Amino acid sequence: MEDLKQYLKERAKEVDAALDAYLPAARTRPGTIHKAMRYSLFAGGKRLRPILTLAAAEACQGDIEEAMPSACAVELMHTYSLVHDDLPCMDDDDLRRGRPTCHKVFGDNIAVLAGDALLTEAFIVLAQSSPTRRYPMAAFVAELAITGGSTKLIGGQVLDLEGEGKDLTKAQLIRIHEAKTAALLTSSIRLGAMSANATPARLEALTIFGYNLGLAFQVIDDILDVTQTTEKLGKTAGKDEAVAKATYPAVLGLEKARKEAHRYTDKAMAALKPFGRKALHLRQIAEYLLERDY
Ligand code: GRG
Repeated sequence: MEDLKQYLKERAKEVDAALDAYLPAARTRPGTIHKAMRYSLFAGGKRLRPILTLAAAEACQGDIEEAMPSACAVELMHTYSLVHDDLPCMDDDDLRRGRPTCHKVFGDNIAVLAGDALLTEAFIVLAQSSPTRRYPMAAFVAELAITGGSTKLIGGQVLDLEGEGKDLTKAQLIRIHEAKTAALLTSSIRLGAMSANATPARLEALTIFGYNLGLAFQVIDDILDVTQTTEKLGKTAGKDEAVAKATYPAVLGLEKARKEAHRYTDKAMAALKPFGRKALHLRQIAEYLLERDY
């Protein structure tokens, strides 16, 4: 696990350097918007999604440099979703990544615009990818656009808002998390594979990996939310998140939720079989995410 921690640290550093190079400097006019974008982007996120993009490219024997625009694009889209999710009209969170949220520092209007600009920047950066023999530029753009759109990220957020305060079934909960969490994790992995010109069979195997990893990640996140919120009440949660949100532990109970996380991780691991040792880092990341629970 020490090796993995080193790998995650190095990859995160490479992603940070690339993001810094892609983004307009903080002094670029108008300074406020670029400062706000950079404030949220460089706030200490784990960089899980871009690292998965790079590890998927590795698993397909691709070049890390070729995968970097996709890696940065998924982190930009992720950060936009966090900035907008934290707004008073959404989750109304005061803290994110251990710091005051974007709207707390820059105001609601600039935070809306910073989210919009981060989303737009995702496509500016993605457009700097090199198309491969199997995947033209349009395939890269469609991959990320569909994931960011009304049937995935935004649709998931709508279902989440509409489900607030209601007793959701397990199927409804899964539908929300497929769209809100698993879709972007899956696209992060698919874009890495596409940058490496993966065969359709390998792309499909990594899609199954990403989907199951994404659901496992969300179950674990929900479990941590419950266990950590019990430990230190009120941490960074939205004003009345604990009562309003449907989570896996709330719907299934803690023990069943833990079993679900293991079940999804097992399915994710099984999909990596054809990749052998090339998928070592993807495997280690899946194990590591599961261990976050303990
Ligand atoms: C389009 C406004 C809008 C929302 C889309 C993705 C999303 C829906 C909302 C973001 C908030 C949220 C709780 C998403 C679920 C996925 C999740 C657990 C995100 C946190 O990801 P981490 O742990 O965060 O990778 P860091 O800070 O490490 O990048």
